[in-house]
Amino acid sequence: MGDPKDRDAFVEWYPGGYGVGFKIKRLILDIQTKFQHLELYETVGFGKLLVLDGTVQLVEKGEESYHEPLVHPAMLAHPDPKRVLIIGGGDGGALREVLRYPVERVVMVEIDGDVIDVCRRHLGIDRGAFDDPRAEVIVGDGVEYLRNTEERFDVIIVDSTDPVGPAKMLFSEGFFRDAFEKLSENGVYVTQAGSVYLFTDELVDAYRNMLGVFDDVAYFSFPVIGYASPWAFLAGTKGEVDFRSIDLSRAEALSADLRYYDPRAHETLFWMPAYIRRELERIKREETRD
Ligand code: AG3
Repeated sequence: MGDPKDRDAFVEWYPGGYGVGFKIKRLILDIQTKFQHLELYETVGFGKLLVLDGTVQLVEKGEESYHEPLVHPAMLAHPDPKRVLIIGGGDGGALREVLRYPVERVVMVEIDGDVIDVCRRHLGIDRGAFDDPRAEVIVGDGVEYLRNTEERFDVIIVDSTDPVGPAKMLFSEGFFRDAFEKLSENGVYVTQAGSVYLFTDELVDAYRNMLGVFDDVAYFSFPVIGYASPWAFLAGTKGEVDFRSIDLSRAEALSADLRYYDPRAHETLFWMPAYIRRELERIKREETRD
């Protein structure tokens, strides 16, 4: 929520009164969609800012600092991803990054069609991805889609709002089970998992739930422009895929275009503050004992 005393800025307040904000030039759009409150601003230094239910989704100048670590480690950990599913991601940033690979088909299921329309009209960060013949964009409930689809996917990417509120479901054990089932024999599932410092409990819970389902689970973090960083991500694998080692030869072809995620420094992704790493490791020992 913007502070009324501070009308020339938009500030997102996290638990404990930790704020992340941008100076703004003007409000472009303020609408209530069927699902959420959507605001779009022109900022002073970071291009346009998209806000959903008071939480920063992206700024134009810097959104790659989220979309690159969300997409590339998973796409490079899988030996040959051909079919990809994205849940959420209405702005098209994740879809754009996936389409850099020689994939056959990418399905994106976004619940809020208004987010897609607003992003297409005002943002364009998809850079043509929505019109790519390999992409199928579905406006619908990702939870239901995943439960009912007969397809299998090499990579499943969840680009949702936070593990609190309406998207909580996407971090439940039941949902992870559906996702695991719909992965190909060798597959990778990756999700954003909230602020490392400010949503630690949600991160730990999601990690525990994933450990109960996937063959292996990796946690990682990245500094994201516009979010309370570091930001957490979780990756679950099925079969032979090892999320810790990526194919550097395929990465070389992309490296010049990547601004934030550095495939040569892949192992730095796995940094966590010591006390949180200890907590995650403790959970892992507990979960793998029984
Ligand atoms: N991903 C949104 C991540 C959640 C940000 N959370 C926050 N600011 N509290 C969707 C937008 C990027 N495609």
